Amino acid sequence: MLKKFFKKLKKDEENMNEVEQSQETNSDSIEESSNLKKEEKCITTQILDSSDKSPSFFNKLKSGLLKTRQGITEKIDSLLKSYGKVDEELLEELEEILIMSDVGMDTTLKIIERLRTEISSRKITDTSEVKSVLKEILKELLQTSKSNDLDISTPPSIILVIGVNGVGKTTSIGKLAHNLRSKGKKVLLAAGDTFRAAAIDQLKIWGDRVGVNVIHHQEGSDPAAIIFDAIQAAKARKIDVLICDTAGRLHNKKNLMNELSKVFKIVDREFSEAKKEVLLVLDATTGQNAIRQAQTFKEVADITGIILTKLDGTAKGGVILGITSELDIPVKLIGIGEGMEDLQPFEPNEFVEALLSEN
Ligand SMILES: Nc1nc2c(ncn2[C@@H]2O[C@H](COP(=O)(O)OP(=O)(O)O)[C@@H](O)[C@H]2O)c(=O)[nH]1
Ligand SMILES: [Mg+2]
Repeated sequence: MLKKFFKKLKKDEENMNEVEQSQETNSDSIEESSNLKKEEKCITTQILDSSDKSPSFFNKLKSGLLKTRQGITEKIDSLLKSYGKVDEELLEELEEILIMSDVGMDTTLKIIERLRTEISSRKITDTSEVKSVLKEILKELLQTSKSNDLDISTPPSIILVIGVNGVGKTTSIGKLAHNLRSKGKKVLLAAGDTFRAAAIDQLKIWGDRVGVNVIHHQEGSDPAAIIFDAIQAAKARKIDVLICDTAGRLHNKKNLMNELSKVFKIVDREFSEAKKEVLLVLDATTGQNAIRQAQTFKEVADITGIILTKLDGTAKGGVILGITSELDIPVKLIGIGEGMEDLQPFEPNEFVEALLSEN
């Protein structure tokens, strides 16, 4: 079991190096300029009404989790079927399945320990009962001390979206803007990733697509100046939710720290009346590396929640358990596709039911 685990750890290291290499290596120059020409577009699209808790919502979640379900649930099901009794060997095999599904070593051991305790205190001997106990344990594990809901109940609110390049920040912002707008909220976006012109354009395209204005400056301009302008616009237009994109170049922690702390300072000074969410975006396909990214960002920001993206594209969805249990940061939203409807609020019980349900 350990041999497999270390082999996996090595593979994760290699993936991490690839992620780091794919990030820009140029150092960013932050210049003070809040007077650059602004170009905004206002396009009205039809307001869609999405009911969050419909059966189709649950089915969508289930199909979004297909690969992870194949990696965890199908293996657990066939394991339980193949064992006649509940014993230490069964627990060991279960442990291996969880580790291989990117749940993480510490979290897996925690789960197995709990399971062992419950099995003995409830005197469980039938393998068919193990799964429901496991569900209970996972549901509990996915609850942190904080709420999984976005705190945007009383306007105005500001949501700062942070995370390394490529994890899905801009896409998630587009989806979230669509979701909030369809619920009747007045939304404004700020193009705080000024590192490449393409990043600004990408947010503008999302803004057009979902019918939300985007405040932006030119490539290379100061992100804090854009956030400043966006806050003034949000106040003047009585916006409910301002969502800010940011750049994420983890390879240079000092720059990242400087850039983010400047943005946070502006927000605290200019928009102290707003409810503030700092959402870290993590890519589920990176498995355990996502946890390492979160640890780094935790040092530079007061993260209030996580958006876990690309759960549809991976069998590594088990990482959500490690994230919640090791970091004590609630997952608030999950990405299960590239479309504008493919962002869902995260609800632990529903998630576990979708993950562990049969077929
Ligand atoms: N399959 C899938 N792809 C996603 C999801 N979220 C983002 N992506 C894709 O990931 C890529 C990078 O996303 P982007 O928003 O540009 O990342 P950013 O650099 O953090 O802003 C894009 O091709 C997105 O379409 C998701 O939930 N599922
Ligand atoms: Mg982006």
